[in-house]
Amino acid sequence: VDIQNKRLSLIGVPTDVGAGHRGSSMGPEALRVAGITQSLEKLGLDVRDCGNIHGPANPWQAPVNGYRHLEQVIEWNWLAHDAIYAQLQEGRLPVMLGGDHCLGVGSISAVARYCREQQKRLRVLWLDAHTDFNTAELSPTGNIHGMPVACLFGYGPDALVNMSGSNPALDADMIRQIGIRSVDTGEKHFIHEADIEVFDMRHIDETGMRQTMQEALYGLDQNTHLHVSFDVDFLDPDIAPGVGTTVRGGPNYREAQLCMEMIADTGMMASLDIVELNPALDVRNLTAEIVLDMVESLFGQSTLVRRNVK
Ligand code: EXY
Ligand code: MN
Ligand code: MN
Ligand code: MN
Repeated sequence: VDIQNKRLSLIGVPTDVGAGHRGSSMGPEALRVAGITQSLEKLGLDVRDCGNIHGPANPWQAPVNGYRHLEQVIEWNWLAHDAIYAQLQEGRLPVMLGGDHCLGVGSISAVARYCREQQKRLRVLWLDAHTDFNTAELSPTGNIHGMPVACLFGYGPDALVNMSGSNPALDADMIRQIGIRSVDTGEKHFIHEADIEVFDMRHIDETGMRQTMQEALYGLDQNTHLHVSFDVDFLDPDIAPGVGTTVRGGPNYREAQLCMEMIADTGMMASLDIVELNPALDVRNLTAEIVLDMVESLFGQSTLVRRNVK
């Protein structure tokens, strides 16, 4: 695995404007306190902590026309987009420390823009309890962290759907969703129409994480940019209580580790989001530490020397 020589850039995006709970704005600092820089350096990686982006405060208002805090969400996403795009252009691997998952629009728009320019194929792995495929009409809450995938597919406000410079930023063969177990009624039909490949918890129960990941990673080639969008609520709440939208019945510690290890084995991850960690709901920063275990595995930490791995 080509892990040595990898140059990482941590980008803190401390906001919760897209969420229905306050607190994910503290996510970047919780990951730093848990020791994310040191953990990654221990693996031999070159880590640059770019610090935090500064954006608008959370006005904590009710939704307007189906969107809560749309203006602030757009501003934060442009800031994230620009910061991530700059690190990609320097040949570095951006790790976005969120922040809520509305930031997936800015992050993945930057990656999609970069891939278009570099003529790379893009594959997004969306690790989440939720499909995040709501629109203003379909959403029961108006919280934009439930809408980023729809925006990336061209359904949403103009400023968000056009952020990558090409609308839509993604189509169905560029994304795989894993760990899904909570989808709203309208969203369920919409995601089916969009023909997105969803590896829900039933699929993982029936075939196991190994088979699931083999399917989700199928078809990568040397020209693929692999982006991982890791919503911490992907993990079972028994091991990761520090998120605003817990859903029972997620991957346990070992299943989640295997998922991360199999991604690392491809050697192809080129950008990463870590979102929805909410220290206000956590217990002694335990969830941040679990997330760090997962991130170490994503970057190739393994118990034994691994042979026959690309
Ligand atoms: N589907 C629900 C909504 O749209 O409000 C919950 C969305 C939670 C989104 C979290 C980040 O993945
Ligand atoms: Mn999400
Ligand atoms: Mn989620
Ligand atoms: Mn550890």
